[in-house]
Amino acid sequence: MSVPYGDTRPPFHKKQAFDLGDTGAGIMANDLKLGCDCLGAIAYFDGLIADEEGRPLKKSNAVCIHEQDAGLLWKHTNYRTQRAALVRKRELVLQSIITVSNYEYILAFILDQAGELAYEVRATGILSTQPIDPGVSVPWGTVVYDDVLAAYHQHILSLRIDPEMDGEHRNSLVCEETASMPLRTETNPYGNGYISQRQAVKTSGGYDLDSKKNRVYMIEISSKVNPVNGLKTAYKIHVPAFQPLLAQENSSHYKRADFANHSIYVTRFRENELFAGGQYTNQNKQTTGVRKWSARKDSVQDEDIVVWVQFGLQHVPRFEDFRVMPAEIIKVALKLVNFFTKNPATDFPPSSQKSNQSTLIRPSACKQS
Ligand SMILES: [Cu+2]
Repeated sequence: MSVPYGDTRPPFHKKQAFDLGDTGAGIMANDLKLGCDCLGAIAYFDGLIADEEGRPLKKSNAVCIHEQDAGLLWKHTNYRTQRAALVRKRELVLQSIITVSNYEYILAFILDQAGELAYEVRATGILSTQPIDPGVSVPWGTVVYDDVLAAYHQHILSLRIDPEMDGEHRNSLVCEETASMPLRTETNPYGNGYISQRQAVKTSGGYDLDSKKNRVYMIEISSKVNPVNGLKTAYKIHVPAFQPLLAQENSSHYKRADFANHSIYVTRFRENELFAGGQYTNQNKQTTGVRKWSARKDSVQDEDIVVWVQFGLQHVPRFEDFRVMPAEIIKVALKLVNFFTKNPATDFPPSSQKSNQSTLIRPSACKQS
């Protein structure tokens, strides 16, 4: 993760936190507390990291696992009989929280009954601020309290996916787009037709989304097809569009945040290529990370590939982000495409009052006496 700031005055022109690289997510992991950081039935796991002299250091309650209700997963009412069937969405959450100086990041893997795997980031904590004289304003920051300035900044994250799906290492990154069919008397006489097309990405590099083409990237298993429809088996990457790094190409921000200029990077697997921002981010002047690795122009079709998914926030601070910031939530999800011969979301008993035990509040009980 890189957090480049837009304050142009030295020394703030170098302000660019690598919250997971410089500071270390493990060493900053919170000791999670029962009944506070997650609710319900919870299991905790300790973490083991190396301290500054290489000795093992236990981080107690660094990870929690719990389930949470997330609204309805699906519902249908038979309009002939008025009988409804529905299943509530239960999420299995593996959560860790890190405190990075002023900010907190709540990081969670979330799995649901439909086979979706999501990675969710909640950015909260306290804005990094500077004093500012009364009545003064600047074009790259917001006055968030009397004499308090919060500079604009971006939070850009990179999620590394080294896929092994159904035991397969050979995969392809494919791009699916939806396009209008040409108006033709034989095939599209009324002009309403449209099709979706998949195309494999052939060489390593950085790639972007395109909402006008509904461009979606998928990781496709080279050797597997769905036995019913004959289509290739894949995981679709749901990633929200983000604004790439705004710093100029000759700036230190741009040189250091190797990954922050494209939504998707794909590389051919190589040992020790683990961190999109390079091996060492602390005080470096130029990283060797995914931008350089992808420039090898390796063939990536039906190969052992690594997919790097970039996502993030453009943070123009609001008055309401101070003093403590209500969490901004960003999420990347991997969704199954043509994987199964039966929908996994239907393999659950319907939700009912008998099992959920909700409490009815009668309107009369809400009236003031
Ligand atoms: Cu922020």
